[in-house]
Amino acid sequence: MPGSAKHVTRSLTLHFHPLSSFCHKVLIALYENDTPFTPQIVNLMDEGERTAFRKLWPIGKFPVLRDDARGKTVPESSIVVEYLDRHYPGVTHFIPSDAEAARKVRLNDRFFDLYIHLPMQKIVGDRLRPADKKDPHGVAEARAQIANALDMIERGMLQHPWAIGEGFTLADCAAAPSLFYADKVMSFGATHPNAAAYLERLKQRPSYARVLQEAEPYFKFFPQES
Ligand SMILES: N[C@@H](CCC(=O)N[C@@H](CS)C(=O)NCC(=O)O)C(=O)O
Repeated sequence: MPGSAKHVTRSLTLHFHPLSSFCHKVLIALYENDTPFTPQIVNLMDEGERTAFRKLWPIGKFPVLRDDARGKTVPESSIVVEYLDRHYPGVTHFIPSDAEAARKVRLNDRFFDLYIHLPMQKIVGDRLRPADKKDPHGVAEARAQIANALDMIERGMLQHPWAIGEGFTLADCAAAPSLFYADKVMSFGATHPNAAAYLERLKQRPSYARVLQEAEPYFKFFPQES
């Protein structure tokens, strides 16, 4: 199970789903530092669970971290990783203390979330729409946006093993699920070898390998193109 502990207190609860790409981002951060937490899988298809979850965070999107020790409910994946970095630090630092390096990390986090992750969600979300409510124009725009972002990576955006250098950061937590699922909806191994090699490094990283292993039983529920 996720969240096996090495420390004593377990004040953190992660509300998430193993298939959810934005949840992967936070799970990577938790596993990087072996941070103890209680995993709370939320089934949004279940009305009772959905209602309870919306009491926690009315926007209704996971991941959401609850920290009972500090009396905080923390939504939004990037903010959760920043919160963990500040209050539950470990060997992997997700936001560098150097301001310029921190700016690069946050920029890359935005890059992967906004220009790969969200368009990927658009493509997957369209697969769930009723046949008469599809949005082919929006999907084409999303594909173009992902292709543009992959081109930027290919042109040398990634000069190092990890997003901004030798150290694994929040930017890599953001990159892993966005590239993993983007590759599922528009396979880019043949067209973008640098991006594909980076994705391979991310998949080999023990924290993300563990997230993917735990998601494996759920992949059959990933919507396929009809
Ligand atoms: N900006 C949010 C996005 C979270 C998000 O989109 N979560 C998706 C799962 S990957 C979700 O909860 N979808 C359920 C829904 O929209 O009903 C974050 O970074 O945490």
